[in-house]
Amino acid sequence: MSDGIRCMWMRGGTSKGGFFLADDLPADPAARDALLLRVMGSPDPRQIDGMGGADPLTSKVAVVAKSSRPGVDVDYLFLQVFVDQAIVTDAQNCGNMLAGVGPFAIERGLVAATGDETRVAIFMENTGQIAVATVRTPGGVPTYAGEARIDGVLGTAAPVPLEFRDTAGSSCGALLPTGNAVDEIEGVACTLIDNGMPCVVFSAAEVGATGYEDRETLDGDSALKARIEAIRLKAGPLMNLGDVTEKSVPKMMLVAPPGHGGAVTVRSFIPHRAHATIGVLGAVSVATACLIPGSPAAAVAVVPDGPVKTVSVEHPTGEMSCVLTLDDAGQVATAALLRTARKLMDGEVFA
Ligand code: NQM
Repeated sequence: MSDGIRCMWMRGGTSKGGFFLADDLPADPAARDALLLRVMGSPDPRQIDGMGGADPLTSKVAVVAKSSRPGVDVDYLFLQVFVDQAIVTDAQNCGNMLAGVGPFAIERGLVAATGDETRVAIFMENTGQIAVATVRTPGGVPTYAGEARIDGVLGTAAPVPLEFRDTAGSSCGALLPTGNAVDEIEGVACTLIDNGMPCVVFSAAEVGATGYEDRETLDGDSALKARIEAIRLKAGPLMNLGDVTEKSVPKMMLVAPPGHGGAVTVRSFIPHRAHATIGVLGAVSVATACLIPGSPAAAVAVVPDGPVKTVSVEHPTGEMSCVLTLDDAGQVATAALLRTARKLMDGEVFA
């Protein structure tokens, strides 16, 4: 008899990880987390004894179950498995891995395809909101081949549009948890914001960066990283996140004027390594910060007019366009983004 655990390895957006049915994992969170550390090969900077790719962006897990909530197809729990620490955290969501949840749910028979396209309503357990993913399902099966291109991924794939609503205050209780557009922390003007992902947004120049560095340069700058971590540890409690020493939130967002015709340039720390691109809900949160008068992001951003705004967030390897729809009060009501996903492996993983 096999002691393997059924799982699918998928790329979701610019991240990659294991997709499991909740029923295939231990129900006890401590036993589940111990198993996932073994699966990924953590804690080890190389994750040599596991499936993880020695990068937080490839050490991710999606746990999916059929939902009993009205109007919802599946429940999705995201787990970040730390690479070099024995930590598995559900304290954040992940909009990139989310792109794989719809196809996975259809592949596993949790959702029936409805024609050439299937809309999958996904309850995001980490933060308690619903996202809708549209999956291409010609002949009733997900297809991964297509013409959509996202920066940070080679080639093209089938588009997986994602729609979010009511993400404000997802983890912090309010869009601006301190009630302020700007708080000064360690002498740096910061916007503490949560529109789906808790983020600290500040000018790259204020911490001695340009905002146009590549990932390797940022990751190699230990003085910069120490400065950013000092800000983060103070921001956490102010954002109702408590002690964030062992949490992967808030994300740290260094902003600068756009360099390639977009709305804003961002270099993000997630939180201890620089992101190769930018997180999905991280981008939504920064794009929202660009609309807040007096904020460091608004000071550098070039934002289009009108109630539906395509905010192009430039990152180290391209850009991510967030389509924000404003309500009558001028608040962001919905956000839509394009991602792609790919099935890489389906089988059993051994712990
Ligand atoms: O912000 C990385 C990613 C993410 C999260 C991170 C994400 C999001 O790119 O919604 O997608 O910020 O840890 O997968």
